[in-house]
This record gives sequence, C-alpha cells and structure tokens, in this order.
Amino acid sequence: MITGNNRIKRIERINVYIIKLPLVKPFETSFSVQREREAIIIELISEGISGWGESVTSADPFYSYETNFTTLNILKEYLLPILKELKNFSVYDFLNSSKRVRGYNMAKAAVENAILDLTAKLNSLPLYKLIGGNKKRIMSGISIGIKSNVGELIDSIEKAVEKKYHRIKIKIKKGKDVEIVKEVRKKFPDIKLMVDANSDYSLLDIETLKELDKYNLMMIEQPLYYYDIFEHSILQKELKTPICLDESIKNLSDVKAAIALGACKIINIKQGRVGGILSSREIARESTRNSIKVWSGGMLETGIGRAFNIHLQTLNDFTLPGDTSETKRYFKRDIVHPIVELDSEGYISIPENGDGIGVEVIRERLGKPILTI
Ligand code: OSB
Ligand code: MG
Repeated sequence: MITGNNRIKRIERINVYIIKLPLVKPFETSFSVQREREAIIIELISEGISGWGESVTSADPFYSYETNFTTLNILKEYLLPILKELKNFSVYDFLNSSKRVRGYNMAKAAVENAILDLTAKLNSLPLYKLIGGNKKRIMSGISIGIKSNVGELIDSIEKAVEKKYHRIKIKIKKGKDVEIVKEVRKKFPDIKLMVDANSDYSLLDIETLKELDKYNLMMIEQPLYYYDIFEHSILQKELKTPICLDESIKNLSDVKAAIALGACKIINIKQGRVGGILSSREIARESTRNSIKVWSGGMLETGIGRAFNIHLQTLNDFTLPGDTSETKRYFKRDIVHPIVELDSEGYISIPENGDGIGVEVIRERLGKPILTI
C-alpha cells in the first residue's frame, strides 16, 4: 500500500504527447457527438523507467471546463515545473505542492497517475497492490450513446447483452428519454439498465424525470446541471430511482455536501475529474461509510487511462459495475497492449503485463513528444 516512504529520487525527463484516435463509432451524448479521442499522454522518466498518465480532458469544454488546451497550459506553466523541482519525493509531496494551483483536477490527475505508475514500477509492484486493491477481476459495463432510432439502440443493447456486460447504460436527452426507455424495457424486461442525462434537465422537467421511475432503472445519472448539487437533493426526494452524480462531484467536499443534502444515492467516480486515484480512494471510502455506492466512470480513455480505471476498481468500495468496456468497442488500434477484453462471464482481468499499470505502451503510435522538459 502506498505510503510517504515510496519515494522517487527525481524526475529526469518529462515527455508530453498528444494523439488522436478515431472512435469506431461516433459517441453521442446530450452535449456533443464525439468522433475521435484526442488524448494528452504524459511520460515521466526516472532511473531509466517510464511512468505513464493520460489526461481525461477532451478538445471541447462541454463535459467540463477543463480541456486539452487548458491541461497543456497548466502542465507546462505550473504542474511540470513543480514536479521537476521535487527531490526524493512521494506522490503526496506532489499533491501538496500542487494544491496552490486551484482546480484543474484533470491535469493534476494525469500527473498523479504517472507518478503512481512510476512509483509502482520502481517498487516492482502492480498498481492495484500499491493502492491497496485486491480483486482478481472487475465487472464490466457499457455506456451506449444516443442513436438516431430505437431499432439501432436495441441492436446495440442486444450485442452488449450477448457479450455479458454486467449493466447497460444508455444516454438520454430531452425528447429522447421516456419513450425510448419504455421501448427498451419492453424488449429487455430484466437487464440491469440505467440512464445518463449529462445535465440536460432542470427542475422544470420534474414530471418527465418522475416518469422514468416506472422502468426499474438502477439509477439516473446526472439529470441536472453540473453545479446543481442542491437541486439534485430536491429532485432525489421526488424520485424512487436513485440519482447518481457524475459532473457535480469534483472533490471530497462536494461528496460531503451531496451526502448532507441527500442529493444522490450513488456516485460515478471518474478518477480524472476528482484529481486522481488517491482522491478517488478517499471519496470511495467516505461514500461507503455513508451508504452511498460508487462505481468507476470512463471518458473514452485510451488503454493508458483505462488501465488506471481498472486498477482503481480493485478497491472493495467499488461495488457496482462501471463504464469499463472492451477496447475494440472504442478503437480499432489502441496505443497499449494487451487490449481490454471481457471473459466469458463479462469480467475484465487486471492487467499484469509488468509492474505498474501492467500494459505496455506502443511507442510508435505516440509519435514525437510535443513537449519535453
Ligand atoms: O458522462 O459518463 C459520461 C464519455 C465521455 C464523457 C462523459 C461520459 C462518457 C461516457 C462513456 O459515458 C464512458 C466510457 O465508456 O468511457
Ligand atoms: Mg456521466
């Protein structure tokens, strides 16, 4: 388990890459249609060993106000210079020294992740052991985007059910909600099903959201605007279906506020959104202590970011299936191997191809660094 004793002498070199991977299929949410994953990848080198991290930001500020552009700026001007100054340091030293930079959780998480991968490798440990996880495999889940017609959606769900995904999430937005859920339920009365609105509704839509109570959904993810923690507490009192917060939760303080207000019953922890793996672990602990269930979300990450999500889910507090799907559902060609695949029971095994994140980065696919420090 990671302690302040897991120290790194110094970071000798830092490479930052930016890559674009086309998505196998466009991914439509209430806020955008995404056709490619543009990812910032960080490589930290110490004693000849590379630790890797990926920023979960995308090009546009539609999910979050952090974007690839803001991440690059914060990395270059603040976080990487802070990191370069540290000597004989632990991940906690980096987190403390970067506290002065307010916000930018996704940029901070990318660096924290790379430090954790490097720390694990320097200590010859797989990442999940370093962070105190102990599952041999984790559950899978799939997030299916908005489709142009219900038939297409039903086909996608059919395929996911065949693959044995442990739960299916469908994206909804205003006007593509109750009728669609009704059709899906008619076709699949028993599957574990949930919806994600990505903040498309307001309390004015309460009647529509209450209609969703009829369909035995595991949860409704982020129905209201991203900063509406209080409004979610009003909505939760009107709904039988649990609310799951995603965009609204950026740190432990948000979790405490959500719990105190009764704003949700479930939290989608995206490690990038909350500032990294260690913050996620704290949030998961606090949630469990307060009978709030958690799961790990995804941001269409490449195999690097996905590996962190998988290791995170080996912690016992992650009791619900997350948004971790097979690689080939996102990309034809990922930047790591091995790729993520489901076993015959729909589980995902923990990558252990070497220490740390346990996946090997295919360097040729990264191209040249856009920044070297
Ligand atoms: O809201 O969970 C979300 C993807 C991009 C941005 C936001 C979200 C998502 C997903 C897909 O739902 C999760 C994944 O499969 O990685
Ligand atoms: Mg979501």
